[in-house]
Amino acid sequence: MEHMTLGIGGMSCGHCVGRVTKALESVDGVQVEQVKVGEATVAYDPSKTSESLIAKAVEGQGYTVAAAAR
Ligand SMILES: [Cu+2]
Repeated sequence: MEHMTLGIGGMSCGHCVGRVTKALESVDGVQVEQVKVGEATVAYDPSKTSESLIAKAVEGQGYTVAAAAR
């Protein structure tokens, strides 16, 4: 598993944390480690998913992914 921390724009409260957590959990091969306002840390299986697929899931909920770092 690879680890990645995403900087996420547009999050403001616990509701956003819940939405981002759900979006990340819906991606095959992703294990959510921590989500807080503005940031999410995940472990993922690179043979099943990718940084861009994970970012797309978050963006699909109306948030922006500013940065991804391992
Ligand atoms: Cu919110």
